[in-house]
Amino acid sequence: MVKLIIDDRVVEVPEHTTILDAAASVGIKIPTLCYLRDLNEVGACRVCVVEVEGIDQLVAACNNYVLDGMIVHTNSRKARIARKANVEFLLSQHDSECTSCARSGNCSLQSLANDLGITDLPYPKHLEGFRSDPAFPLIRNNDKCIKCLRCIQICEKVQATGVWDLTSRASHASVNVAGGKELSQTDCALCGQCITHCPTGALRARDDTERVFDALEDQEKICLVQIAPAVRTSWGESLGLTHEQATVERLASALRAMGFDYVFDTNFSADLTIMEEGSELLERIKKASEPGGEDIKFPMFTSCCPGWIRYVKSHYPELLDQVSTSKSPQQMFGAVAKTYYAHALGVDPSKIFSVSIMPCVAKKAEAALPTMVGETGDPDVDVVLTVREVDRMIRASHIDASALPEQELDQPLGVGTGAAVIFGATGGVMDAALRSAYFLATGENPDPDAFSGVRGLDGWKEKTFDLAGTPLRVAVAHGLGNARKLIEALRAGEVSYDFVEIMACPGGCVGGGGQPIHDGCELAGERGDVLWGLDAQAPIRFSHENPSVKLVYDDFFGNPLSERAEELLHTDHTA
Ligand code: HC0
Ligand code: SF4
Repeated sequence: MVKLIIDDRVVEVPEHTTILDAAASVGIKIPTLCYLRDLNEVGACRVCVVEVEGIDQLVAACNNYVLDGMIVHTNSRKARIARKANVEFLLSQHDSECTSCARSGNCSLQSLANDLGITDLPYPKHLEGFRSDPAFPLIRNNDKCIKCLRCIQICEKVQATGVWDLTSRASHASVNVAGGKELSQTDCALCGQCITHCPTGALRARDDTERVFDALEDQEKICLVQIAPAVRTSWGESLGLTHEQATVERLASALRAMGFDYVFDTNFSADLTIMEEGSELLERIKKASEPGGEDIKFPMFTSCCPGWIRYVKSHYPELLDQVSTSKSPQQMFGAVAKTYYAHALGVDPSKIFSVSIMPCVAKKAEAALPTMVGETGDPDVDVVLTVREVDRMIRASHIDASALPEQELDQPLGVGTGAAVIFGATGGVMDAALRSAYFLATGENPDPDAFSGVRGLDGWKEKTFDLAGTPLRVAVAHGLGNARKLIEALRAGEVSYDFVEIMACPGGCVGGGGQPIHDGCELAGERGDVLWGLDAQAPIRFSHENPSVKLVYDDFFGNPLSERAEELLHTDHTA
């Protein structure tokens, strides 16, 4: 143990503890901007500087370890003045139009400048003027970048993608797209992790809320909305609601108050996905054991995460024929809404305006794929809103969600099972798929918790389950860096699996790039627990028992993998 004094308090901590953590252990919060635990401990912003007796220069608290007998002053005059000057330098290169910034009120630079009492800037402004393409779902404004390097680290180390780089050095240093490319021409997976880890408004998602407001006002349109599984864990966070208040039923109320005609659940189509994907897996296994089946390659990969699909297309295109052809639940929902449901309502599909609320940025690009359209060429999903956008719409509509009653979702596309709701947490798609694959293979339900071995936040999990006498080797990875490790191990012959679930974002959709932002705080684990809790309490925990899914098969698709199902619910991922 190391004993030191911080701000006149005796502190005892293990060796190799940073000054930042030692101070935090006794409740002293040293401000930071660039710091991200284990990922970005570079001391670039110099905001966490503290004074250490006997050392002339101030030291960064985030990447200097404590020493026995050290005497630290975290807020001495010298430290305070330097911290303030460092933030003033950052502001001299910053577009401080806070009122028109997507992160206004949720920006670490804005809060810090305010906390430090910066009301006037002693330096002239130098702005770069660089803005990326406003039509692409991910948008960069370099004049809001503080060169903290977090986006570089998260994209390279966690997401194995390396879109960003530091260009030039010293006072000309700038973070930009590596290789000078247009952002839309890079391998960006659109996972949005650089957005949720940016301390300011330098990175944001495209805002599509006006298109939805316009449609809601259009008397000719029938506006329906689907709510993704992970949205119910997070939509209330920026509205000051507790998890208990922020139920999907209360969100349904808010959406109806905003003018939506029908509020449905992506859980419905997550159950539909399980029927199609589970049947596809069993079909592949069966075909592989038949003569000529040696060409069928394993593992089969899940296809529901569009960040993963973008990644596999750009990094491992040779694996595309091993990715399930099932469309994602978002897109299955869109296809059902503009065919089966339009018919049920007796309206032309062009009258339907279909919105989805997702914790995801890549879903915006998925909905715009040329393959995700109906017969007339109209998109199956017209607009994808992130959770941040829908929260903005609720505020802009002056809706006090906490005062609204809970309301049931609409029938029949508002019905989902416990197996569907866990899609939003890593391991959930696999767990749900195995529950129904077991039923499809044996005609009997397994214990709904029989496949719980794939749950949890380990980056790469593997298990072998017995499926009607056949051992099924499965793996689950979340975060594209973990996906890359898994694929490289497969290629090297170090592992082999039958079925693999991959989600681009750490923790799965609960940690998605379209979720509310809490700087420096990872909430994926907590939000995931909400989903596992909803599953445990659900009256139905098997996708094949979803009455609406049964209805849609009986009335419209016939069976999983039928001709109509193949046409509307599957894709070859070539677009
Ligand atoms: Fe997800 Fe999905 S689980 S990708 O994370 O499969 O975004 O929540 O909606 O489509 O269902 C996101 C979340 C979805 C889809 C579902 C899948
Ligand atoms: Fe990298 Fe994801 Fe950001 Fe794209 S969205 S630049 S892949 S972190």
